Amino acid sequence: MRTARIVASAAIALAATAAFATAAERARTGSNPIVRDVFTADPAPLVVGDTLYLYVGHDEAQRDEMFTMREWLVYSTRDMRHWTAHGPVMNVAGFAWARKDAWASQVIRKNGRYWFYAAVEHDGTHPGKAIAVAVSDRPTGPFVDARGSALITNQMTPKGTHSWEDIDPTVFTDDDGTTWIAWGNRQCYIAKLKPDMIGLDGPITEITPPFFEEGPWLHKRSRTYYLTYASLDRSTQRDEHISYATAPSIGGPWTPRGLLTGSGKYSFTIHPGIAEFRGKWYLFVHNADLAIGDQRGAIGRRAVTVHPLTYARDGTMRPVVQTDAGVTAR
Ligand code: FUB
Repeated sequence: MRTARIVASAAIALAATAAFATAAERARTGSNPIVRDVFTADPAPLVVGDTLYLYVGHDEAQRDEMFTMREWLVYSTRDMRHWTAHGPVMNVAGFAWARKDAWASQVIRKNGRYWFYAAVEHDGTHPGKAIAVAVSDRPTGPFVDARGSALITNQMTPKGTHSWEDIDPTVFTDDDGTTWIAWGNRQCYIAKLKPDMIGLDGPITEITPPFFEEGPWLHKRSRTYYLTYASLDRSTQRDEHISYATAPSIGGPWTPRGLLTGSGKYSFTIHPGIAEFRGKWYLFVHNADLAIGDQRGAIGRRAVTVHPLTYARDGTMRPVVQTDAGVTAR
């Protein structure tokens, strides 16, 4: 009886080891995950000339901690194969009014400067999650707090049901030069940014699409606007998937287009980032399928992956199958 139990435990341990690929195995199989020496999450690409910059949160959860995220990192590539690490662009301590949590971010270029928007936990003066804005003259930072206070606090969206509703900013500049910011968890909001990029210019409007969970990403291709996001149909799904909606203008109306991709392997969360680079489109997400030493992937130990993104003739995005090969399969 005791021998049978030992054999069973050994089999379970072996299966668990086999389920998570090591960094060395990954190197042989393809381009995913992009970063293999640290855990990364919440990818946000930015194209500047012939370089694609990729901003990520640094996942440092130990054991069964949920999220431990203190800083944001940036990587760059010119060929989608070779990536250069530039180190941290900012630590959450750089926002003196924030308590913790370097959650999802996005950087946008405007007026020759780089504007960094990120979700953090506010201190007790404005309890709940908040959205911060920082600025740098270079895409690789360092970024510094651009206003000394939160751009968006939980108190500015009073209809919301929970304290982590104001997270995951996405920023997008329309053809008329107006920059918009959308964000949210369970509720999705949008507002215009002032030309100085550090204040809201008008009301906050709710645009929550079906099954919206978090992680909105705004982009435009040809004449179509896309709102891509982490979705969760709680009646049938255990983990987040990615869905999207399209519109003829940034003001809507938004038409739900259903699923873009399934969940990230072993991960409850998934988070889209989309970019066109050298004439091809890419979808960045994360999963929890990386092991580094004895640290296995987990809710707070994720790994960013990238996949080809293509469009049908009618402008809808074709469903994406996430693979280890990633863009090397192209
Ligand atoms: O990484 C922390 C949070 O998990 C992000 O803000 C969400 O999008 C989810 O990925």
